[in-house]
Amino acid sequence: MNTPKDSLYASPLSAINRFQFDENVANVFPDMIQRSVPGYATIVHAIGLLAGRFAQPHSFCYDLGCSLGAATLSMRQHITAAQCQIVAVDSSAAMIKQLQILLLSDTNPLLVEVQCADIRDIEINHASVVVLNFTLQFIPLADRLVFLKKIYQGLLPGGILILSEKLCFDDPRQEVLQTEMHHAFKKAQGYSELEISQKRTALENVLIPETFLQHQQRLTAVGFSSAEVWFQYFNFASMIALK
Ligand code: GEK
Repeated sequence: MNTPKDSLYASPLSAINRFQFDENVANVFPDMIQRSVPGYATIVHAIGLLAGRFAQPHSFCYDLGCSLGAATLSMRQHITAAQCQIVAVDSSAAMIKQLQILLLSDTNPLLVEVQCADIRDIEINHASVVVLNFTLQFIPLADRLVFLKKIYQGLLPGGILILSEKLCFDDPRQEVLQTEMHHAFKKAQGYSELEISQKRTALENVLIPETFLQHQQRLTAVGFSSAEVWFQYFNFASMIALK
């Protein structure tokens, strides 16, 4: 994608503020996420394919924490079910503003409702597909169970949750290895040691990863009949949970 290059953490900062999804981040977001999340483009493409399979007629497909709507646009290309609508939600006004502009130039007729809201506060009803593409990791740990329960209850029978997350690992050697390989990925994408370390500091206590087992156990505890990883590239994974 031809968007401005992310250089937000390229120069030494005297104080590193908590990471926020503000206008500066929204402006460089496609470049930032593509160069920071291994497998991002593959996951976004597959979300479209999965939505094509699971979207039910007269239902809603939710993209929660949609940012600039990459998953929304991918779903929009593949959904063929009649009278289906996408609901794209993000709490960042800067992201939502730019998403609305992007949608103006996307001619696909499938309806997209855009909401600037906290995904913990919205209603989820009559959903056939729910996407949390690297969003749950920003929700406080204490709120995750209740939030996923709401998603489960809002899904129709046969519905799917696609959950992509940064993972951590119980085994310290795996944790070190996968973290180092993620940093090697970022270096290969052109980020410097300084950028990697300043961004890591900014994300501390903002992005809180969990292990696959923690995700799987919570997903089945809220009612999903199964939850499995369909894609993983180092410490970034995408899971499918089936109602
Ligand atoms: C993509 N899914 O490109 N309510 C609403 N939005 C939230 C909340 C919340 N409580 N917390 C965080 N967000 C996208 C990428 S980015 C992932 C998702 C990343 C939003 C936040 O504003 C941001 O836009 C998004 O979740 C996370 O497929 O940057 O690592």
